[in-house]
Amino acid sequence: MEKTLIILKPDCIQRGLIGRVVQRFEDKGLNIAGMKLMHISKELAEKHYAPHQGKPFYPGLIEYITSGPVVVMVLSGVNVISIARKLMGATFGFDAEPGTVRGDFGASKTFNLIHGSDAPESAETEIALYFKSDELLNYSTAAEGWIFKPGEN
Ligand code: 3AN
Repeated sequence: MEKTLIILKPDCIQRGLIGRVVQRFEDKGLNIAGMKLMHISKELAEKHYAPHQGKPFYPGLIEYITSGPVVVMVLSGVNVISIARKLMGATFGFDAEPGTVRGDFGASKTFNLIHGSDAPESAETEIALYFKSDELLNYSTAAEGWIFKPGEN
Protein backbone atom coordinates (compact mmCIF):
# COMPACT_ATOMS: atom_id res chain seq x y z
CA MET A 1 0.00 0.00 0.00
CA GLU A 2 1.29 3.48 -0.85
CA LYS A 3 2.47 5.61 2.09
CA THR A 4 3.01 9.33 2.63
CA LEU A 5 4.54 11.51 5.33
CA ILE A 6 2.34 14.27 6.70
CA ILE A 7 3.54 16.96 9.10
CA LEU A 8 1.10 19.20 10.95
CA LYS A 9 3.39 22.22 11.22
CA PRO A 10 3.90 24.44 14.30
CA ASP A 11 1.14 26.91 13.36
CA CYS A 12 -1.35 24.03 13.06
CA ILE A 13 -0.53 22.93 16.62
CA GLN A 14 -0.45 26.47 18.07
CA ARG A 15 -3.85 27.22 16.54
CA GLY A 16 -5.45 24.10 17.98
CA LEU A 17 -6.20 22.53 14.60
CA ILE A 18 -4.73 19.03 15.11
CA GLY A 19 -8.08 17.32 15.59
CA ARG A 20 -9.83 19.10 12.74
CA VAL A 21 -7.06 18.34 10.25
CA VAL A 22 -6.64 14.69 11.29
CA GLN A 23 -10.42 14.35 11.06
CA ARG A 24 -10.26 15.21 7.36
CA PHE A 25 -7.84 12.36 6.65
CA GLU A 26 -9.95 9.96 8.71
CA ASP A 27 -13.13 11.11 6.96
CA LYS A 28 -11.49 10.39 3.60
CA GLY A 29 -10.82 6.82 4.75
CA LEU A 30 -7.02 6.98 4.86
CA ASN A 31 -5.28 4.63 7.26
CA ILE A 32 -3.00 6.12 9.96
CA ALA A 33 0.08 3.87 10.06
CA GLY A 34 2.14 6.03 12.45
CA MET A 35 1.71 9.21 14.46
CA LYS A 36 3.70 11.22 17.00
CA LEU A 37 4.17 14.64 18.55
CA MET A 38 7.73 15.90 18.36
CA HIS A 39 9.95 18.93 18.10
CA ILE A 40 11.99 18.89 14.86
CA SER A 41 15.68 19.67 15.45
CA LYS A 42 17.60 22.01 13.15
CA GLU A 43 19.65 19.02 11.95
CA LEU A 44 16.54 17.01 11.02
CA ALA A 45 14.92 20.04 9.36
CA GLU A 46 18.03 20.53 7.22
CA LYS A 47 17.85 16.89 6.09
CA HIS A 48 14.13 17.14 5.33
CA TYR A 49 14.43 20.38 3.38
CA ALA A 50 17.78 19.59 1.69
CA PRO A 51 16.13 19.88 -1.78
CA HIS A 52 15.32 23.54 -0.97
CA GLN A 53 18.77 24.50 0.33
CA GLY A 54 19.99 27.72 -1.28
CA LYS A 55 16.52 29.03 -2.09
CA PRO A 56 15.64 32.47 -0.66
CA PHE A 57 12.92 31.08 1.60
CA TYR A 58 15.11 28.24 2.99
CA PRO A 59 16.32 29.96 6.23
CA GLY A 60 12.74 30.98 7.09
CA LEU A 61 11.51 27.47 6.34
CA ILE A 62 14.02 25.94 8.79
CA GLU A 63 13.16 28.54 11.43
CA TYR A 64 9.43 27.92 11.02
CA ILE A 65 9.45 24.11 11.09
CA THR A 66 11.71 24.07 14.19
CA SER A 67 9.77 26.80 16.02
CA GLY A 68 7.44 24.54 18.02
CA PRO A 69 6.00 21.04 18.31
CA VAL A 70 4.66 19.29 15.23
CA VAL A 71 2.60 16.15 14.64
CA VAL A 72 4.14 13.73 12.16
CA MET A 73 2.01 11.02 10.62
CA VAL A 74 2.33 8.28 8.05
CA LEU A 75 -0.85 7.66 6.09
CA SER A 76 -1.39 4.65 3.89
CA GLY A 77 -3.87 3.88 1.14
CA VAL A 78 -4.28 3.54 -2.61
CA ASN A 79 -3.06 6.81 -4.23
CA VAL A 80 -2.56 8.27 -0.73
CA ILE A 81 0.14 10.74 -1.86
CA SER A 82 -2.05 12.56 -4.35
CA ILE A 83 -5.20 12.23 -2.23
CA ALA A 84 -3.44 13.81 0.77
CA ARG A 85 -2.04 16.66 -1.35
CA LYS A 86 -5.50 17.41 -2.74
CA LEU A 87 -6.88 17.57 0.80
CA MET A 88 -3.99 19.90 1.76
CA GLY A 89 -4.53 22.32 -1.13
CA ALA A 90 -2.11 24.60 -2.99
CA THR A 91 1.16 25.54 -1.25
CA PHE A 92 0.09 29.01 -0.12
CA GLY A 93 -3.14 29.59 1.79
CA PHE A 94 -4.20 32.56 -0.31
CA ASP A 95 -4.10 30.38 -3.47
CA ALA A 96 -5.59 27.25 -1.97
CA GLU A 97 -9.17 26.29 -2.77
CA PRO A 98 -11.82 26.45 -0.05
CA GLY A 99 -12.49 22.94 1.20
CA THR A 100 -8.78 22.18 1.51
CA VAL A 101 -6.79 22.45 4.76
CA ARG A 102 -4.74 25.41 3.52
CA GLY A 103 -7.71 26.97 1.75
CA ASP A 104 -9.89 26.82 4.86
CA PHE A 105 -7.33 27.67 7.54
CA GLY A 106 -4.39 29.48 5.90
CA ALA A 107 -3.70 32.88 4.34
CA SER A 108 0.10 33.06 4.45
CA LYS A 109 3.05 31.95 2.35
CA THR A 110 5.15 30.93 5.32
CA PHE A 111 2.51 29.58 7.70
CA ASN A 112 1.03 26.94 5.46
CA LEU A 113 -0.01 24.51 8.21
CA ILE A 114 0.86 21.15 6.71
CA HIS A 115 3.43 19.17 4.74
CA GLY A 116 2.74 16.13 2.57
CA SER A 117 5.24 14.13 0.50
CA ASP A 118 5.04 14.89 -3.21
CA ALA A 119 6.14 11.55 -4.76
CA PRO A 120 6.79 7.91 -3.78
CA GLU A 121 10.57 8.49 -3.67
CA SER A 122 10.35 11.54 -1.39
CA ALA A 123 7.77 9.76 0.77
CA GLU A 124 10.16 6.87 1.36
CA THR A 125 13.06 9.20 2.22
CA GLU A 126 10.94 11.42 4.46
CA ILE A 127 9.24 8.55 6.33
CA ALA A 128 12.69 7.11 7.17
CA LEU A 129 13.73 10.47 8.65
CA TYR A 130 10.89 10.46 11.18
CA PHE A 131 9.92 6.83 11.87
CA LYS A 132 11.69 3.59 12.68
CA SER A 133 10.11 0.67 10.85
CA ASP A 134 8.71 -0.79 14.11
CA GLU A 135 6.84 2.48 14.74
CA LEU A 136 4.68 1.92 11.66
CA LEU A 137 1.70 -0.38 12.05
CA ASN A 138 0.20 -2.49 9.34
CA TYR A 139 -3.45 -3.19 10.16
CA SER A 140 -6.81 -3.44 8.51
CA THR A 141 -9.91 -1.48 9.41
CA ALA A 142 -13.44 -2.81 9.29
CA ALA A 143 -14.44 -0.13 6.75
CA GLU A 144 -11.55 -0.37 4.30
CA GLY A 145 -13.33 -2.81 1.98
CA TRP A 146 -15.93 -0.06 1.49
CA ILE A 147 -13.29 2.62 0.83
CA PHE A 148 -10.80 0.92 -1.50
CA LYS A 149 -12.14 -1.60 -4.03
CA PRO A 150 -9.51 -4.27 -4.66
CA GLY A 151 -8.21 -4.25 -8.23
CA GLU A 152 -9.93 -0.99 -9.11
CA ASN A 153 -6.78 1.15 -9.58
P1 3AN B 1 4.46 21.88 -0.99
O1 3AN B 1 4.52 21.89 0.53
O2 3AN B 1 3.12 22.35 -1.46
O3 3AN B 1 4.90 20.59 -1.57
P2 3AN B 1 7.00 22.94 -2.02
O4 3AN B 1 7.54 21.55 -2.01
O5 3AN B 1 7.07 23.73 -3.27
O6 3AN B 1 5.49 22.99 -1.49
O7 3AN B 1 7.78 23.80 -0.94
C1 3AN B 1 8.13 23.22 0.29
C2 3AN B 1 7.82 24.18 1.40
O8 3AN B 1 8.62 25.34 1.26
C3 3AN B 1 6.38 24.66 1.36
N1 3AN B 1 5.51 23.81 2.10
C4 3AN B 1 6.47 26.03 1.97
O9 3AN B 1 6.35 25.91 3.39
C5 3AN B 1 7.87 26.47 1.64
N2 3AN B 1 7.91 27.44 0.54
C6 3AN B 1 7.93 27.19 -0.78
N3 3AN B 1 8.01 28.33 -1.50
C7 3AN B 1 8.02 29.32 -0.57
C8 3AN B 1 8.09 30.75 -0.67
N4 3AN B 1 8.17 31.37 -1.84
N5 3AN B 1 8.07 31.46 0.49
C9 3AN B 1 8.01 30.85 1.69
N6 3AN B 1 7.95 29.51 1.84
C10 3AN B 1 7.97 28.76 0.74
